[in-house]
Amino acid sequence: MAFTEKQEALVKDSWGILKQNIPENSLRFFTIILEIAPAAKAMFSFLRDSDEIPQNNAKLKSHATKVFKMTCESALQLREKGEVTVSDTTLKYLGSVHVKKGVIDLHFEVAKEALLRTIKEAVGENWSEEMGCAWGEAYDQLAAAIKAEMKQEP
Ligand code: HEM
Ligand code: ISQ
Repeated sequence: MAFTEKQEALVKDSWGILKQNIPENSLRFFTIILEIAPAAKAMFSFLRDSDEIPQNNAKLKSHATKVFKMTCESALQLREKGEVTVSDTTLKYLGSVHVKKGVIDLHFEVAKEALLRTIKEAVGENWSEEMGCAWGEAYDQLAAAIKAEMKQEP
């Protein structure tokens, strides 16, 4: 099904709310990933030197923000041209980072669930099923591009 202007607006508007509190929302996103998949902890360098999730870690914030932003960008592309394209260099880089860290397909489901829950909590009463579906679709297409690249890795 085509991605509509309405869906794009739902993603954009909720990102507008989400980005007003990057520290809290990125931490929440990461925390939910680890709640669902505690074993994923070992993959992240920010946790290397601590037992607890660092409350104010620049790398955690910037990486989480990139995931949000790239998903928004995907929504825009889906509406504009019906598909998600990521620049070759970015895709190659992200493919290799995730392969190296040991990320598998199942983890992408975990991150999706965490992303959707983070948005749901952040937007509160503005949440709708439709909003969740729009984010979910944009995320799925982005994840598919990264997963495909990961399978190309030698
Ligand atoms: C690193 C994006 C899915 C685990 C990163 C980075 C970005 C990113 C931008 C930072 C790369 C850098 O600058 O060094 C994404 C996007 C995803 C995705 C857009 C899905 C659409 C996942 C999943 C997992 C995961 C599903 C596993 C649960 C990691 C790990 C790192 C990383 C372990 C390295 C962090 C570190 O220690 O520096 N990801 N990611 N990612 N990602 Fe993802
Ligand atoms: C990297 N990749 C996917 C999700 C993330 C969430 C928080 C911090 C880093 C991440």
